[in-house]
Amino acid sequence: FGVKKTENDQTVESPYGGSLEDCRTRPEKIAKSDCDDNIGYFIKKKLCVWCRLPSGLWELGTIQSTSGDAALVSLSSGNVIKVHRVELLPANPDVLEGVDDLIQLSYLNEPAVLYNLQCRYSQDMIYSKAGPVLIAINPFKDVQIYGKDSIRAYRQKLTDKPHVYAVADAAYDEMMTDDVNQSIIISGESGAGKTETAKVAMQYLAALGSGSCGTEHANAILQTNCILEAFGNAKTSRNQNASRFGKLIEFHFSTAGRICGAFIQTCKLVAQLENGERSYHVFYQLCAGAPSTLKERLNLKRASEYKYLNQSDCLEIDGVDDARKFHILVEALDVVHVCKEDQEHMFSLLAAVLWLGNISFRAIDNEKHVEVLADEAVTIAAMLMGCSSQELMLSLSTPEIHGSKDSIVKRLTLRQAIDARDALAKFIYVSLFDWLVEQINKSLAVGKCRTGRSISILDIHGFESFQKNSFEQMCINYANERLQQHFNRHLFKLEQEECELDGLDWTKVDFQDNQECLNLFEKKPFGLLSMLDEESNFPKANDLTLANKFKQHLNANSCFKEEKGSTFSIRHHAGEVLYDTSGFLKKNRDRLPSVFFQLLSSCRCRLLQLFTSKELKQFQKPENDSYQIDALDPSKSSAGIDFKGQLFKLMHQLESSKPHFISCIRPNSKQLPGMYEVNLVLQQLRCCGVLEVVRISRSGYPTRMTHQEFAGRYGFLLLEDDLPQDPLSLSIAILKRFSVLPEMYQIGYTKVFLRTGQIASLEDKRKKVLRGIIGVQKYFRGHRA
Ligand code: AD9
Ligand code: MG
Repeated sequence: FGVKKTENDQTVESPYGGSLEDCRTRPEKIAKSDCDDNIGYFIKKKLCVWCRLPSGLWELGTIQSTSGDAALVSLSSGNVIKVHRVELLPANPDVLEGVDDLIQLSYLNEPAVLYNLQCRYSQDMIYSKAGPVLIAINPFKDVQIYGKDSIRAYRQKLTDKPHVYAVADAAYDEMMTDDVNQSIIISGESGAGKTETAKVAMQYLAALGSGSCGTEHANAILQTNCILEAFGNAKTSRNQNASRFGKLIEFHFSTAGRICGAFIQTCKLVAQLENGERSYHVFYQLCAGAPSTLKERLNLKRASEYKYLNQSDCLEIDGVDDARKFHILVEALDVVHVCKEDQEHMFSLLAAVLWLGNISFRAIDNEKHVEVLADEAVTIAAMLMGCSSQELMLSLSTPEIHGSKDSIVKRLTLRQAIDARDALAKFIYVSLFDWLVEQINKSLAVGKCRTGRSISILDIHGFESFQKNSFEQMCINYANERLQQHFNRHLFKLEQEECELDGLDWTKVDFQDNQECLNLFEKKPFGLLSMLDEESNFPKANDLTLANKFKQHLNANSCFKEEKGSTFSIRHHAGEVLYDTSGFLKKNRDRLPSVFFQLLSSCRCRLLQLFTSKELKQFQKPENDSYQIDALDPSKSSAGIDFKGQLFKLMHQLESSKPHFISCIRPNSKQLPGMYEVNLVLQQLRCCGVLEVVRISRSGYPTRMTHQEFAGRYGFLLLEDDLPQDPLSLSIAILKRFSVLPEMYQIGYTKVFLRTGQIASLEDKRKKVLRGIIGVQKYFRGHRA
């Protein structure tokens, strides 16, 4: 088996097609170098082309004639239009229509990829592949591709269609055979289907890993979804069940491959409510579904009576029964062994949060300061927290600040009092969420049969770019830069491995690392996060001084772009995003005023005491992880540092495992089935790194066929008598017979590797010969008749 080596000249460009990357970043260049040379060929052969219409959309057509730079194109709709040649791109041969894997396409241009996905989506084939990445397009309807039978089919390898089950199955097999931990990384924008996809993957792993001892664990793990969703999800304008936190769930397996436990890590970001959105589901579920005795004990009213809930005009979700969801939640809490007493504490604290929101203030001292209105809100909130209402009122309006020697009483302004009240409510809620995750983890604790083998599933916010981007978007996009780096590095390793395994020369394909962008965030002392913290600790700082500080120190980084006033831009891997520093400092400070530590630790509620002592301990006890060091000093604690710490923990887990990537795509902004908005899909393909996969493949050998497949499809074109019998030699004979240039292919041990465009010209020859054969058959049939 000789390996044919060609010159590894990466500058060799196919005369056909352009990659998606080309279309994005250098449209003129692609037009000149790739299309122009090509158009003549397409006219001569009467091949299909993609034509960009004035609307920006693409339509299939054939070129009728050209004159100068203009071409007359007959479109598939029946219209004939005159366009500039640069608006044309080659289309793929019919044989490649709706292929499972995008990198099988001969022409990896923008319309080809979009059309291929659309073609599959219209037939409910919501999953496709882009090399090692699974693309999942949200169907917004029940597609009948899940359940026991389907799980069995993937487990028994009866089907190789792209599916989340196939990804989970591959991860499971690799874990069992290679003894390496695996991870399934799910990304995509809000509403793209990440959480549902994660549940599908969990369902598969639970089915595989259950068995006599694993069944109970598997069931408990699945039940965690409804608990975490109740506490961590909310209705937004983009998604009725939007996750407001990132989640990594680790499934642990025994030597026999049975589930023996699980562990959940979260990465939180509390976003502000917009109109038409709801707060966390659990508040509405509690108000709607609590039995009357519980309602009485908690002095609970309807959701519409609470200011934290009624500021938005949306209190219910179409088709969702909050009361029923509450019962399901309680059942799930039972399954993960949260005892009834703790459940009662949890519900009391949820009610306390709601009542805290109803506390109001009255201006005193000529409107300068405030005092708390002594109404039912403060009385009930104090009762639920287990403190006296007097103490609560004082902490919220005239807190006593303890210095090293003496203490002073501070009088709060209305703004300060409202901020303090909200910070207290937020602390209670966030601590409750963390405590709940801890309880779940205790209950799912890995048993004695632990082998160290695990599969983790990551469901985290995708890249975000709105007209106005704030601190939350900056954190989310920072997390996505980290994931992108993980993705790039893995992808290139994979590509290299496949080539080397098949005996091919591997010349490093140039790839864009995003380290520069990560430096922009992480460098000390002049990185975005460090400078944000420094400014947050500086009492006189404001959002404008922060923006100026960024501009002063970050200009040397090529990913930073100066903008007017309080804004600046970051050149992310997925595109440029404009950020406004308004609110950055307040969101980053995110500290519970120290006066509340005293109040909370004296509360009778067991959970509140626990939360407070934990918070204090966190600052006192040094952690081993270097990225936690920042959090040692309470004055340095910030939302940015917390987020970075949580992200590093997740990344640490991911980096020690073999990754599998799933990119979820939101096909339309209306959350409707059967609707495919081309531009929306395109923009997401760019953001989630699918373009990068395609670009890498384009720079190498995108078409890969086993010698059997290749010889089977084109062998009959060879007319010689003494044809070689083995598929590899046949493959070489075919390539020689059709004078495919040596730099256009490589022969591996098992596969033929072809550069872009080659398969299309072979298909063309195949078609012609087949047409000839059919013509001859017709001729003879006609004669016989
Ligand atoms: V967010 O970042 O948490 O706001 P996700 O998690 O990406 O978002 P989610 O999984 O919640 O989106 O999906 C949104 C909605 O799309 C779901 O509530 C379903 O109604 C719908 N969906 C998503 N995936 C599927 C699917 N495979 N089959 C059917 C689906 N419906
Ligand atoms: Mg989600």
